[in-house]
Amino acid sequence: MDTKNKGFNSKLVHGGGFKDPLGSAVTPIYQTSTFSFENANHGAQCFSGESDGFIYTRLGNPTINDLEKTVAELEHGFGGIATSSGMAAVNTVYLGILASGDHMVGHNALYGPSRAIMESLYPKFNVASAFIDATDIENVKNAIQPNTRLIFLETPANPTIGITDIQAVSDLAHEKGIVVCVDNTFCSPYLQSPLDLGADIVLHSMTKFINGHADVVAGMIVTKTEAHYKILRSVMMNVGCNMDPHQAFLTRRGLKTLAIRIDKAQENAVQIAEYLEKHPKVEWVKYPGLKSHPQYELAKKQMRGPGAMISFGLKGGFEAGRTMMDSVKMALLAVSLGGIETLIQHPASMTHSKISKENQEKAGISSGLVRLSVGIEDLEDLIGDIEQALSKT
Ligand code: LCS
Repeated sequence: MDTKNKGFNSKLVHGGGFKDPLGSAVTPIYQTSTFSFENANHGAQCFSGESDGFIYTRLGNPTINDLEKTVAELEHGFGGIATSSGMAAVNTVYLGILASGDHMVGHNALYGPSRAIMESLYPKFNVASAFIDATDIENVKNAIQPNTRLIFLETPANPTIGITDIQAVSDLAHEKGIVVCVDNTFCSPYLQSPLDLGADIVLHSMTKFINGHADVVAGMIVTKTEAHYKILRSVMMNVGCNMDPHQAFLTRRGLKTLAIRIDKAQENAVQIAEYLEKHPKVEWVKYPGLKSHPQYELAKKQMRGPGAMISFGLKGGFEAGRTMMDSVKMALLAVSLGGIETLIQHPASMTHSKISKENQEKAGISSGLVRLSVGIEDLEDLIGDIEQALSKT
């Protein structure tokens, strides 16, 4: 059905517009590498673009296409490009937008590999970068060079939960012809619409909230314009970082419950953040729903809810953090985030360990920082688990 003027949940359930000729209630898994043409003329038309028929799964597939259309609609963009992982989406943007001699400005607390790959691999292609605290627009202004071509943001950022003003950065960038890409993984399209706030490209690790069940690794890019869509789709197809149909099927299934999952996880997170803030063993808590968050007002303006990611520091520092992680019973000690199960991890020794200690500190990733991805379990059980683990620190 056409979901254009329908509500968010209706788009989650019915989006994509796929109509199965046999009446299947869900989009089937087209587990095929290639598609046969009706005749030579049809084959030629598929290649020339006169027909939108499918050719080869690396280039496009109905199961994947359904997911791409749904997420593009949710993000209010021109089109979606599904990728094998979130990192494949990040690298597709880097490869598609940047050329030799260009410069990128990134937020300093991006997901570790999004920054590390830019600093370690891209200099080989003569692409330079500067990573700054983009939560202060003055830092963004000062970091822009005559050859800056891309500003890459993550908001809220992983793992500091710092919030960047997407509209302000986009206005500044567009005066200078710079492309803005926002990694919207922590919010999902349910809580934040970067393209409406001025960004040109939005991307996701769909491994997280969009799939939401910790059983898929997947990525997605949505562009505002057809021009960017064509460039990035061509990179994805030719690099070969395409999604596979089974991955797309699972992700599309998980996506249907995005809003109700986030509502429940967020409800838990609000209570847990308030509980942690009052706890004598906790030094600080960073959560967009707390008035103590430095960008609390911006979060209220830019996001439709504070989400389910909390970072906090323990008074006992590094050792207390480790003790807490060894002591939790319900929360899983695991990286990743955005699933229905609560996860806890220690970024300095795990997700962000490839970033130098000096850069970790500059980005606010202190050695005692603990990151909590709140799930949908019962609140009393989660607080009980955190309480008993904190008592050991
Ligand atoms: N962007 C963000 C904000 C992420 O958190 C991650 C993964 C990625 C991109 C990359 O996505 P992937 O290739 O894994 O699908 N974040 C992880 C994390 O915080 N713990 O483990 C993975």
